[in-house]
Amino acid sequence: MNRQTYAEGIAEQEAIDYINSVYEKVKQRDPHETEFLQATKILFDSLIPVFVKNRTYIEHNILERIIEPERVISFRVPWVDDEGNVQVNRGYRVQFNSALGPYKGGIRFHPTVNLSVMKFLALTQIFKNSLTGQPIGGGKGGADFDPKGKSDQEIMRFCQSFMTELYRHIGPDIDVPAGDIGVGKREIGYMFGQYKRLRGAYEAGVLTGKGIHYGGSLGRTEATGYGTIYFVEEMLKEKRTTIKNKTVITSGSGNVAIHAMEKAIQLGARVVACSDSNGYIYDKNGLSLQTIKRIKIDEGGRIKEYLNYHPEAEYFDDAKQIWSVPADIALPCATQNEIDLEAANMLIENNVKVVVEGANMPCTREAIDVFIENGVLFGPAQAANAGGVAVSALEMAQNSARLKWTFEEVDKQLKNIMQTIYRNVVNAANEYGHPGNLVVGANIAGFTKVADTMIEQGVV
Ligand code: NDP
Ligand code: 2IT
Repeated sequence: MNRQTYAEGIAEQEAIDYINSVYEKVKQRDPHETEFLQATKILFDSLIPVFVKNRTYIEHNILERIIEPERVISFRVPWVDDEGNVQVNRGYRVQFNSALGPYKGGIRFHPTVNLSVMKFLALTQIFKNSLTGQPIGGGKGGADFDPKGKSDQEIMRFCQSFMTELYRHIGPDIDVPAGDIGVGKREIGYMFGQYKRLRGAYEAGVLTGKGIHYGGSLGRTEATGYGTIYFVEEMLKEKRTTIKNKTVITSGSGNVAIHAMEKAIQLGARVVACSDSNGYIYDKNGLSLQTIKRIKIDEGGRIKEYLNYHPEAEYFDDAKQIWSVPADIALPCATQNEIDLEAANMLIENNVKVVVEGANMPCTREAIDVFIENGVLFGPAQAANAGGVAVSALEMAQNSARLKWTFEEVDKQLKNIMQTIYRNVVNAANEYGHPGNLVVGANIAGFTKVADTMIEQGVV
């Protein structure tokens, strides 16, 4: 093929028609996978400027190839509860793309897990991992298991059963899972123990987010939340300001939310509200992170219990209404689709200036559009929450080298990676004619690297 034909480009309408035709094929194949289709649509629409500029990806049919997972594994997870009843859940691992490295992505235990949720998470993980600059492909796993109210023994038995099937599909150079909703250090520990036993080998690099004495990296627990705030700081620099003295609201009170709040408070922000799935707490003078950590990490309680320690705060038993709280910066850090158009409009009415996604796809397409139209600075998940998986890759590097970096060393690298991601995303948005649109920038910067690599590796 003549190189020049690559560069000629095609008219915008032709690119839109082409992308829509691929989208329709995806939709016809899996019409019921709503979350996957939502993520696909947002991605595809961001890529229009790429397809206008360059025919190469059409000639190699990259879009149809990239949107089909390399492998989808679905399996039975039988386990025995404390009453002696046999329970059955469904487990998944979606190994979506291995162009840049072994599949990499978290494991989620939540009753809402289904194939559509797994596929949307694995799809967005490909481009997030690409943005980190680390050698990792994209994947995701999980089960429709509800850890709420389960005993420690039940959690252990479930994790062991889950790994008894999964172990044959993963490995330090094959697929490296980590945590996500409902999966933290404890669950990773139980899964690692079972993997080691079945494999008969000590392969530390098979999972990340491990405990500190068996190959876990210092700074991994904090990485997603801290990284999100480092990204916010970069966005604010552009406006010649910082997070200091800004009012912040954060949905959720899990791993990502707690560490986003921690870094925001360290940098002088006032965090006035956070939530769990039952409701949210509000204190206009600023929340006590120490109390939140005590309730959520030490005691595994509900956020409502905050009032037992701070009666001056308020509790509202409707988690979604957290978006009615006035704030300069809103950080959705709980789950997908938690900010819809109505929530976005509440934030805009209250003059929110920055919305950054700590969670994966917490904002609907309509919400994102209305933020951008109204000049709200919007930081998309693939870029803003990439710090977690970036430090997972640093954990893999430490495991391979059999050494251990200090917290300060990891945190310094994390900050550097987040600054580089921000710069690359801004540059891609500028280069492709959408200055300031970080959704377009993140998708294009993440996608082009994976697509070019797929071409280099041939039709596989
Ligand atoms: P956790 O399980 O630690 O915490 C999840 C939090 O979100 C809990 O407070 C939970 O409340 C809350 N939550 C869940 N559903 C809802 C809901 N419908 N409304 C309000 N609150 C809700 O998970 P993480 O903090 O690890 O993950 C949070 C998000 O961040 C997810 O989207 C995840 O994919 C994403 N993420 C996580 C990374 C990581 O390293 N852990 C990396 C990058 C992204 P409750 O206790 O009531 O269920
Ligand atoms: O969504 C995510 O990026 C994660 N849950 C972290 C994945 C990882 O492999 O650290």
